[in-house]
Amino acid sequence: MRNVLITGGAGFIGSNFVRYWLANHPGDRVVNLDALTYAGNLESLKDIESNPNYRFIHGNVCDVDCIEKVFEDEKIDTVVNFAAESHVDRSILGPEVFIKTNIHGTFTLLEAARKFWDKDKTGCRFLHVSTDEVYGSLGPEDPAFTEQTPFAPNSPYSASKAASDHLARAYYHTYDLPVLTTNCSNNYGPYQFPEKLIPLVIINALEGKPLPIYGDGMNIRDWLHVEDHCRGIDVVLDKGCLGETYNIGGCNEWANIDIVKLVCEHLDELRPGNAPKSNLITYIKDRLGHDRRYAIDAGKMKRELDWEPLYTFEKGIEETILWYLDNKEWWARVRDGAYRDYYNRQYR
Ligand code: NAD
Ligand code: TDX
Repeated sequence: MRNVLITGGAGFIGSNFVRYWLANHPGDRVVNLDALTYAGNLESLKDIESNPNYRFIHGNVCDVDCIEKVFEDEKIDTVVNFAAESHVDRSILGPEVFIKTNIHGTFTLLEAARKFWDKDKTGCRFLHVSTDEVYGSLGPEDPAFTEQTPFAPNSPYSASKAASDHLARAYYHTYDLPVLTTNCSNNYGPYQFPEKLIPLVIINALEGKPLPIYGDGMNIRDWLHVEDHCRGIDVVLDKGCLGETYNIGGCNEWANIDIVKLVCEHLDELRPGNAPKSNLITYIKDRLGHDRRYAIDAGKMKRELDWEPLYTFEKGIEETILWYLDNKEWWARVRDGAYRDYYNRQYR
């Protein structure tokens, strides 16, 4: 039985991971520590809040006293660190909180693990969740990012994630802390905050609002279903080599404009209207420093850990669109701040 600390477990990937972990490791205890920023939402975990193996703690990864208390009281032996500011556009508008949470927060967690884990650290694991964006931008003919690709982050977000990856690596080399790092491509699936491309486009299309395309729409991302990411993290925790990094990706590159058109086609079928949804596509000013292309070579995950995505993109995107159609209450509350008002009343 493990005592697993999942930070950022009320966010998009974190909430999917909490659910995944409780279903697949029913003997473990899960502690979800989340600061409940605009991106954190306990509604995403409503179905598991009464699970006796689950506990939520409202806390900040930068708060040393809080983190040390959690390590001590909960006898944490496994950390999966999702907590982060995650949106590139927000990092361009206001980088400071990205530096605090992504760098200082990771540092605080690593320090707590160093302090509380026994010298031999038997059975302990610290898995740091990161992104392909640390590797920078690819040209159209460049090979996909491997674990050997040098870091070249271009946004305040990716720079802060790269810094946290370096800290995780350093704690393995310097202190022998049992650290593993994963660098994953763009995730999609249920419970993603509607500031990110796919949910934003689904919801705007349903509401007849413009579908904003940055620049020429030809920037490329590699998309992976969130459940495949969760499974990837699980196998890295289980079988990964300490101190190493693992690239997790879908081998599924799409230009943004093509994703948006695909979503429009699905919605035209599911919710037919007077005009095709693609009429709402609106080209707008490009994102500053917009990375042109990301692509992940997940060969190491396949060769060494026998992991590969199970979702086809066709199935994953259709299920995701249906999920947003069926869960309007979730996204309406997340968007208009009603959830946070409720939370403040309920838990103040
Ligand atoms: P998200 O923004 O949906 O969720 C982040 C969660 O962290 C939220 O619940 C938020 O409340 C919490 N949080 C923020 N600051 C905190 C703090 N100081 N203390 C405690 N909790 C805090 O993000 P996501 O998309 O789920 O991403 C999760 C992790 O995965 C991040 O580390 C991100 O860099 C990484 N990642 C994301 C993607 C992607 O496509 N979304 C891809 C690769 C890697
Ligand atoms: O309105 C939009 N219009 C648009 O053209 C938005 C929100 C995005 N885009 C473009 C920018 C990107 O090229 O779509 C692409 C995807 O954008 P995001 O959903 O913001 O994701 P991205 O910037 O690629 O970063 C995501 O994947 C890697 C996550 O937000 C990160 O947390 C993760 O590390």
